Amino acid sequence: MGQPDNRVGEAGRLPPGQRPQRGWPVTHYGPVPRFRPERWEFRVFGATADGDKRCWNHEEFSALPYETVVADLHCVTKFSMLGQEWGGVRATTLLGLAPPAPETTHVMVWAEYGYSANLRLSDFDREDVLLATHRDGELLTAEHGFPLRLVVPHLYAWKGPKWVRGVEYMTADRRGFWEERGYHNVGDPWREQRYSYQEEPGEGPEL
Ligand SMILES: Nc1nc2c(c(=O)[nH]1)N[C@H]1C(S)=C(S)[C@@H](COP(=O)(O)O)O[C@H]1N2
Ligand SMILES: [Mo]
Repeated sequence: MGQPDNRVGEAGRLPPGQRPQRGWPVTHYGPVPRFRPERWEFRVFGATADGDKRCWNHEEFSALPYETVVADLHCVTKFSMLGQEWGGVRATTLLGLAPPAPETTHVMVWAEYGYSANLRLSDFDREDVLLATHRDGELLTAEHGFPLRLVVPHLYAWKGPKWVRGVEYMTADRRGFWEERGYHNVGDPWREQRYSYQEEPGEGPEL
């Protein structure tokens, strides 16, 4: 038996216009932030059910229930990485620990240096959405988002910030970093929702 092949069946697994990528490139805007454990905290704020913010320091966050998800990563620049195993805390776990108010429709996921990505609550509140600390059983490396990144397997990868620091519950939609800069507000790779000019009425706030 040779190496297990994560790319088995890749034809049917690749969204339109994507090609498979070997290895794991690093793709992001700006510098890699330095991790300062004593200053790091993860915050949930905005429209929480009780109006209070929630905050975890690194030790507390590391003690949350750990789960794994196998997922494909689709970069809008047209490469896809198939079959990565991520480990971390499910978004559904977080939503249980810090419930949103019933009016919450969207979330903004915030990362270091003000990077952000907006998601419909229904795109965040899924079993396969993970606040990942690990890949293939090992801690993430700095350039891949250590200590925490979001993985949203069913959307383009810009919707998954690296170096995540918090989640804001929102009662109306607002565009994140790339969504303000010409990328699609929803970002479904299976529908090739790459650019904001493709948005149908109702798919995003006015530009
Ligand atoms: N904070 C931050 N997260 C980010 C980005 C970024 O520019 N800043 N780029 C996104 C994009 S476009 C992609 S394709 C993935 C790439 O993840 P990787 O570098 O681990 O492959 O990170 C996403 N997360
Ligand atoms: Mo990307």
